[in-house]
Amino acid sequence: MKQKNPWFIFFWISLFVIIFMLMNSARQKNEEVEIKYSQFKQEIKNGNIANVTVAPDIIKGEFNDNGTVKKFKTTPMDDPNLVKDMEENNVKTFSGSQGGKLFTSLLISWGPLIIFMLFFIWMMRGMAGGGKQAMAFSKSKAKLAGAGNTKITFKDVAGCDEAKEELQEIIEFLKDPAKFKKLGGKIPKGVLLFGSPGTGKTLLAKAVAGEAGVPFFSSSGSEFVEMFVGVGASRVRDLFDQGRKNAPCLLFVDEIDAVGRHRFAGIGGGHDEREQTLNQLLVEMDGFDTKEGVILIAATNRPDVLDPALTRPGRFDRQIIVPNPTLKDREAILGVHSKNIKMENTVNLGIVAKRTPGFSGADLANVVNEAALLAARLNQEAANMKNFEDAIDRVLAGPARKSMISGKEELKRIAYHESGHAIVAKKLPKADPVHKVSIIPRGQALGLTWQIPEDDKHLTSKEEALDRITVLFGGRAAEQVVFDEMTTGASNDISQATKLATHMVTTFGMSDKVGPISLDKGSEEIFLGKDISRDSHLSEKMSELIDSEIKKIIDDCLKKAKDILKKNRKTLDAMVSYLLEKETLSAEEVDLIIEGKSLGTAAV
Ligand code: NHX
Ligand code: ZN
Repeated sequence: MKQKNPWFIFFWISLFVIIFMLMNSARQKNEEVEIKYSQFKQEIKNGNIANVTVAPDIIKGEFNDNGTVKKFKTTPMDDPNLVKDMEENNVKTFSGSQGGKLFTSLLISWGPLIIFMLFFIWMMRGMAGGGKQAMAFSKSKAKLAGAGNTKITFKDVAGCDEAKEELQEIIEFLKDPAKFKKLGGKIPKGVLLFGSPGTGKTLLAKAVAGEAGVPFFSSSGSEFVEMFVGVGASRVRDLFDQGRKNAPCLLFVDEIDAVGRHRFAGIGGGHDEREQTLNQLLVEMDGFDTKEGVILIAATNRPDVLDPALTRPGRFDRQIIVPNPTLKDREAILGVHSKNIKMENTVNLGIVAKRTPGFSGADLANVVNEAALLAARLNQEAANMKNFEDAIDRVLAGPARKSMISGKEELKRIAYHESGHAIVAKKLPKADPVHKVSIIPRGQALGLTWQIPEDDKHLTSKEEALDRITVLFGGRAAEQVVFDEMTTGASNDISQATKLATHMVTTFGMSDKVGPISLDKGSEEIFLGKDISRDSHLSEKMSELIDSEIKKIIDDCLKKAKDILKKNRKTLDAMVSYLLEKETLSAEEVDLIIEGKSLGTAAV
């Protein structure tokens, strides 16, 4: 184990220093003279020696040096006559000793105690850390963003119009709780915001407070899960106390799934502290009255793992989905973020939005920022369309790694792999259009083929799924068709294809033999705290059938990809030589190659 804290080392050092000093002082107290053994014997005979202690490796005693008594020491020799000599010469006292092993004996008698004490101190320190936290911060850490501080309003939140509409009622209430009190309508106590990471749940909650002009207290579910039982619960209490004191106000709990998971489940039971915290949360929610003017907004990206008690009426009875942005939303979000950067007039955010399906608000903010940084790096006056294109690639797959250079043979392999993807995608009717093919390493990948759907898609047909798997195998198929060899590089393709094929059979009911039965293994859910014995009803036969159906899909698709590439070998070779020359091929260039036209510059 790596001992991180300098304290531990400090203790060891001080221990050694103390022992060293002890031994030294014992020695220094009585200045000893070292004498030779022959002199020692001589002095015995002269009758100058007294008080001798004989240890295995040292002899100590006193000797009379012309009237002054001095301490001496000497190294013993094999001398059976020593005792006899001392007796005969009237040495006052003499004794044997185990001495010289002082250090060892000290360690034996005190060592365990010292080690125990060190361990104890170390433990205490660990506890003290937690304890300190437990004491000093048992108060809720909820950060206050006062009425003046949240200047964020719905104007700053692009997209998610439906969510905004739903939240409008809450804003009206927070603005004037008295009005609602008079009419006697029931206002929801809690609002749960569902949405993928980065879709702007926190921003939306802040904007509600901003619109209503009330204080905003934000905290996170993970803050309520602490080492000590009861701390989380007391923090929940504090959060609500704070809310009551500052009513009307808005309490925001991010990542509520950290506390709000299903109880009585998960590996090893996994409750106690978290369950207490959750119970406290439920109690507080039942206890407080909306009339006080406090509203709780919680956010999660895993609504399926929440304890049903949380979503019951009277608690988080309103659930609002914060979706991934649509094409129109994305353009609006890009507009918001690009206000603060310099862009050339040629930049068309509509096209950027089109090329970023599935991006979240945070991703889009990232794209704009990366584009600005790229422009700055290239000493441009303003960001242009190319910067945005590069920025999208960076956000999708990581930065290009021009320094990662492959040998000639490997480059050829990479080119064939990527061309394989591209050609299979072009030859399949339901595959997404190829946007770009590149053999420039980027992130973890040595080469990439980008496909971008024409419209935002929310449904996938069986044919589309099969074509997608076939395209994923285009890379591996090309390697096999051309080199009659495989490489490790296709691992990511294979894992994606396997996942999709598995889902087709077990989730989407797309296998005829299995039929439309939901057979999710639910492996994720074990960790997330659902019942472990969920798929125990699967018979062995069914398991086998599922496996064979998945395998059939995979085998068929790989074969299909190989067939396509064998049939289009000439196109494949042409694309590879262009790719090796240009490193990146655009959608238009890919089209030309597929049509068998030359790209002009290249010699085929
Ligand atoms: C390696 N990388 O790990 C090297 C550096 C077959 C031409 N020894 O399929 O680069 O082998 O179509 C996300 C995205 C792992 C996660 C890509 C994790 C790739 C990528 C392995 C091309 N393009 N494979 C591809 C590739 C590799 C890998 C990933 C990932 C290669 C292939 C990576
Ligand atoms: Zn691939």
